[in-house]
Amino acid sequence: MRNSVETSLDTARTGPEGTPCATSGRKIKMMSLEQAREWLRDATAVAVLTGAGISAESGVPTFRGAGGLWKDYKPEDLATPEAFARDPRLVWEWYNWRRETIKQAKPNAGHAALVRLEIQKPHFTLITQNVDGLHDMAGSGRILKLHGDIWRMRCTSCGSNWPDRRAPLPKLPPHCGCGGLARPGVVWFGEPLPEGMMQEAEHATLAAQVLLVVGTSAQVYPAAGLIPLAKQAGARVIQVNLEPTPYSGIVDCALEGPAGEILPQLI
Ligand code: BJW
Ligand code: ZN
Repeated sequence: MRNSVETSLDTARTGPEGTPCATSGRKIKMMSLEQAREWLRDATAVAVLTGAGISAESGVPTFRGAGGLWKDYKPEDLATPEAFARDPRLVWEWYNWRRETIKQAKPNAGHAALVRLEIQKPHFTLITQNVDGLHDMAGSGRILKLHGDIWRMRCTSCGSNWPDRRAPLPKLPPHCGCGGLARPGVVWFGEPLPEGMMQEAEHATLAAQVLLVVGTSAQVYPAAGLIPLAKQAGARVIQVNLEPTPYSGIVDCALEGPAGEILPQLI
């Protein structure tokens, strides 16, 4: 006896009505795009999960994959509370460099397409793992920033947090008015996500008819867990990525290509 998840995953590979949703071959690609466009057009409740790939065409390096940030640095050297405790200046040098890079970046056609989608849908939630602020700059309304915001700082002594868009920073490491050491307002490995935010993201995912997953390697949790959650709740999942991810086999449609080109065609 096959369980319901197995059945739904089989359905996912072929599309709910047995529609092929493979991405190899130009003709099938067009069919997949057409099918995905239909699902999105008919949905009244949509959730979107974005990752670093959506900002790649704006010139912001991704973390993993070709040209990814982790290639020259180990994450445990830079993106953990332990690394910061060990060498705050080194960690700040990395963030200072990233802030300078991101400061030059402008939202691209992918970010803009998501703003249009938000306007079209009565129920819409944008969930992002990105800290770069490009969704805000594009004009997206409410954004669930699961991993925080690189343009905010937090005091490790008094806990206050504040916006700071200076890049480069005049002095490293920066300090709070109270004299305490400041840290980037982001979520590192081993740290909890901002209070209540994952619950909101799960709620929106469970209510969505379509989950659109854009430019994430789907390797970091709990964010990646939204993909199987949506499948189990019966939503159609559409993935847009340059390459396959660990969830390519279970999504309803895996569209391979740059988000800045695919999203405007999809929306
Ligand atoms: C394109 C493209 C184009 C390129 N178009 N596509 C369950 C199982 C296993 C482990 C865990 C688990 N639950 C928790 C964990 C541990 C850990 C974790 O997930 N580890 C894994 C690595 C195994 N998770 C955590 O620690 C999280 N915290 C937590 O769970 O807390 C629990 C807790 C509770 C109570 C008390 C204490 C703790 C926190 C995770 C924080 C992640 N932080 C970072 C850094 C943020 C700050 C910063 O920016 O510096 O977030 S890591 C980094 O990865 C960053 C990203 O948001 C995140 C995800 O990366 P993303 O967005 O997917 O980017 P890439 O680079 O990986 O992929 C880009 C993709 O785009 C690729 O696929 C390309 O192909 C594609 N692409 N160009 C379309 N043009
Ligand atoms: Zn302080």
